[in-house]
Amino acid sequence: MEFKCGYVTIIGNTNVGKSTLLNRIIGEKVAIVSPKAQTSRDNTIGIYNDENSQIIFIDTPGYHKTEHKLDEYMQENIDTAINSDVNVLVYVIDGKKPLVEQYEKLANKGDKRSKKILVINKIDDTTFEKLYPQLDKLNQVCKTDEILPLSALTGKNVDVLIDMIKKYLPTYDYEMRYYPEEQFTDKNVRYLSAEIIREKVLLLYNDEIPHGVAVQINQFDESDDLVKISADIYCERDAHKMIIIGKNGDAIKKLSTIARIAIEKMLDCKVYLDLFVKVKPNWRVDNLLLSEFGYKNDVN
Ligand SMILES: Nc1nc2c(ncn2[C@@H]2O[C@H](COP(=O)(O)OP(=O)(O)OP(=O)(O)O)[C@@H](O)[C@H]2O)c(=O)[nH]1
Ligand SMILES: [Mg+2]
Repeated sequence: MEFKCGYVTIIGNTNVGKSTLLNRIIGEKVAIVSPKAQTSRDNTIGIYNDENSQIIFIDTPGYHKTEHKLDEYMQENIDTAINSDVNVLVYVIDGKKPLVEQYEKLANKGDKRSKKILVINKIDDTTFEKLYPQLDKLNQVCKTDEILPLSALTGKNVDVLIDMIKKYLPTYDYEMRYYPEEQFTDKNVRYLSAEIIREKVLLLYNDEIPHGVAVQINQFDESDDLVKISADIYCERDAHKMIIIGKNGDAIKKLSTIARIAIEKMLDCKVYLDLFVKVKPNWRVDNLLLSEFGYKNDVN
C-alpha cells in the first residue's frame, strides 16, 4: 500500500482557530486554546497517523502586532515554520470575518514550493447567506491550490482536509516515517502542564494579565501515584499579582482547581498542584528572563 509522509504548517491571524484545528486533527489536546488573542507562543508539533500516512503538523503563534521581545520570539517561530521545508501550508482564516481581507494578508507567506490550502474556519458559527457573497470574490483573487470551509470545533470537513493534504505529500516507505506511531507531539508533560496553567489564566483573568503571564514548573515529581507539581506564575506588576491571588486567595484557588483537573485528565492520574505568584517587571522585554522562561530560539 502507498504510504504518504510529510510536513504541514498551519498559519493565520491570532484567534482564528489554528490550535483548535490541530487538536481536532490529532484527537488529543496538544495545544492550548482560548477565546483571547495571542494564546499560542511556541510552535507545537502534532503527529497524525493513519494506516496510509504520517503527517507532521506544526501549529504556530498567530500573526499580531509586535510590541515586545516576546512578540518577536513568536514571529520568529512563524517564520521558521513557514520557511523550513514544508510540503503544505494551511492558511486559516475566520469565517465570521471578511474573507478576502484576511486571505490577502496571508497570500504571500511561505515558500513558493509549498502547496497551499486556504481553510475558512468556524463555519458552524456563520450562515451560508453570509459566506456566499464573499466566495465569488475570494475565488477570483485566491491563488492557493485549494479552498476549504470547515469547522475545527465540530470537526466538519476536517477529514476532507486530511485527504486534500495527502494528495500533496510524497510517497514514503512506512519504515522511513519520521516518528514512532505512538508519539503524537514533540512536547513533554512538564511543558504541557505549564501550558494548561497558562490556558486557565487566559480563561479566568482579563485585560493585560494573561498576556503578561509566564508559567514555570519547579517540581514535577512522578515517583508516586500522586504526581506532585509545583509551578511559579510570573506576572509583571504587584497589582496583577493581587488580582491573580484574589480576595482571601479565592481566585488562585479557583485557578489551581481547574488547572489541576485538566492536568489530571491529561496524565490520567491524581495530581497535587502548588501555585506561587511572583512579579518580574517587564519580563517580556528582557532577553535573559525570556530565555529563562523558555522563550528563546537557537538562532539568538
Ligand atoms: N465557533 C467556532 N469557534 C472556534 C472554531 N475553532 C476555534 N474556535 C474558537 O476560537 C477561539 C480561538 O481558538 P484558538 O484555537 O486558540 O485560536 P488560534 O488561532 O490558535 O489563536 P492563537 O494561538 O492566539 O494564534 C477559541 O475560543 C476557540 O474555541 C470553530 O470551528 N468554530
Ligand atoms: Mg493557537
